[in-house]
Amino acid sequence: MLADIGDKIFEPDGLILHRSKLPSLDIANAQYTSVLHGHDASETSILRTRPENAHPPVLRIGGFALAIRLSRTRDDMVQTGHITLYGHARSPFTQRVHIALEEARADYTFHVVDLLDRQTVACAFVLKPPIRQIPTITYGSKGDPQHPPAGSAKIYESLIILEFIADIFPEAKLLPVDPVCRARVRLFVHTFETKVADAFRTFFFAYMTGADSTLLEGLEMVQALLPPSGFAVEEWSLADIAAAPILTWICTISGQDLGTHPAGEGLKLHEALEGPKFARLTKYIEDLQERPTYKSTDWGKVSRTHPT
Ligand SMILES: N[C@@H](CCC(=O)N[C@@H](CS)C(=O)NCC(=O)O)C(=O)O
Repeated sequence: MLADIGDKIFEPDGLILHRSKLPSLDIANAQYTSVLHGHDASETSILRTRPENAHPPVLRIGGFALAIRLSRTRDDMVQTGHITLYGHARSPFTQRVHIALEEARADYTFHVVDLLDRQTVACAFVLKPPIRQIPTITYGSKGDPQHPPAGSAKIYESLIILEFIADIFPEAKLLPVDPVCRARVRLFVHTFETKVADAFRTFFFAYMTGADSTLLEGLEMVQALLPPSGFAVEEWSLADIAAAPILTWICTISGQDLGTHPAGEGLKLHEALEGPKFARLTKYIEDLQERPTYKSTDWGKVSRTHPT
C-alpha cells in the first residue's frame, strides 16, 4: 500500500518515516513502537511490510488515524547497539545470557560484578533498586561499563534478556519460526522456571522441609516435556539455554552436597537424579553440556563449601 502524509514516504514494501515526525507518532501497537526505538534516532527509520495475513496496526499522526500495513520481519532486525553484560561466571542466570550472546555471535562486553565483594564492587547500579541483580544488560552506545551512556536501555531478568537477544539476532534462531514450536519453547521455559528454577533456589539457598520433593517433582515435569531425543523442541533453542546452567548446577552441587540444606540432602537428591527414573533428563543434560557455547561459558568448579 502506498500512502502519503506530509513529508513522509510509504513504499510498497515498507515505510520510511522522517525523523522530524517521530516525536508525534503514536503507533497503536507496542511492537511497532519498539521498532522505532530500536533504530538510531538520528536516522530515518525503515519499517518493512507486514505479512499479508497479519492484522494491520493503526498509525496515528496528530489525531489522524491511518490503517497501514507495516512491520519489519524477523530477518530485518540486527544488533544496532553495543551490549554490556553485567554478571558473574558462577551465576547460572548470567550463564544463560552469556550462552545466548555467544550463540548470536554478538558484539558485547562482559563486565564482572562480584556479589561477594559488595564494598568494592566496581559497578553498583545493577545492585541498586530497581534492578538489584545480575544478570543485567545495557544496550546502547559503547562506553564505560561503570557509567552506562545516557539513553542506554537497562534490561534485567535473564529470561527477558534471552527474548531480547532472540529479537535482535533472528539469524541465531534462538526461537523457532514456526508459531507452534515457539509456543512449545515458551511452555518449556515457563515450566522450567516455575517448577525447577524456583525449587532449585529454595533447595540449595533457602532450604525448607519438602524442598527436595518439590524439586524432584519439577524435574519430572520438565522431563515429561522432552521429546524422545534431542533438545527441548528437538532443535536447539532458547529453552535449552534457559535450562542448561541450572540443570548443571543441580547435578554438580548436589553431588558435592553443597547448599543450605542439611548435610546429606544434596547427595540424596543426586542419587535420585542418577536413577533410571531420570534417564531421559540425564541424557538431555549431557547433550546440553556438549553444546560448544555451553562449554565456552562454563563456570567451572563451585568453590563454596558446605555451611557448617
Ligand atoms: N530471576 C532472576 C534471578 C537472578 C538472580 O537470582 N541473580 C542473583 C545472582 S545468581 C543475584 O543477582 N542476586 C542478588 C543478590 O544476591 O543481591 C533472573 O532470572 O535473572
